[in-house]
Amino acid sequence: MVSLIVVPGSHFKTKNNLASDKSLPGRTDFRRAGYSSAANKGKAMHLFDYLDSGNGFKVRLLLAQLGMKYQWTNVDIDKGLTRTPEFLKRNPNGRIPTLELDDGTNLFESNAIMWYLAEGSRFLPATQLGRAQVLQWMFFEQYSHEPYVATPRYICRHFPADHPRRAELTARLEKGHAALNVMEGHLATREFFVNDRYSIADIALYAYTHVAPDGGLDLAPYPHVREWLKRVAAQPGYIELLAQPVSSAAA
Ligand SMILES: N[C@@H](CCC(=O)N[C@@H](CS)C(=O)NCC(=O)O)C(=O)O
Repeated sequence: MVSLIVVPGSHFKTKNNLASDKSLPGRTDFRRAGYSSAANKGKAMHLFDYLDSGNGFKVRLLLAQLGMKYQWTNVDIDKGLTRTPEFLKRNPNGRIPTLELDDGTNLFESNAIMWYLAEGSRFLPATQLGRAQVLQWMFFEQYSHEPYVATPRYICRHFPADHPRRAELTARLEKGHAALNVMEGHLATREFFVNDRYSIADIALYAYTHVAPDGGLDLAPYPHVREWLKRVAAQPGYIELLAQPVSSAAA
């Protein structure tokens, strides 16, 4: 494991630095909304993650765009380090990302973590319907997209060509194309998934879609998806999936 302290504004090489954009509401709104703040005061939050994980990237990207301070630990999933008795106390499901909040609570499931962090910020709509539609796309991502877009990528990157898990690829990729078709249809008339504004629904779906070719999913038939990917990557504070957090201290 590698532990790092991640400091906003200096922790990633970003195309645009949100921390310097004073016009964007972020944590200020969070505090004004009266939620117990997990950010930037007292003990820093601690993200247990794996650098190549799209699920972890969702949280890293949102934290960067919120300009929030956190500690970061890389947990080697290939060595089974999310399944140790110690880690299972954090997340009984044995997976990253898991975020330890400043009061010691451990929160797992990438989309639940994003929902928590985005509360009261510009990354979540204020209306009842808008919030439900964000959830709609995040549930779609977990049930109809992630197993068929993310898992093929994992199989291709982590298992040798003769590994039995390669046999799953054909069926998974077929469903991956079905998910991309749904996204293509929705994005044909929209800039972003909900209310034409960038939100955590876009982050949830972007995380594995932008690296879908790594798992054998060709994005050429999906021009609207490809244009949307460019719009997401142009958002202030954007970071790359494999951008290694730069430490101010290493444990
Ligand atoms: N639904 C979960 C999925 C988390 C997940 O599958 N994490 C993988 C890495 S992307 C993991 O920790 N795998 C290690 C293991 O299963 O032992 C989420 O969205 O956070």
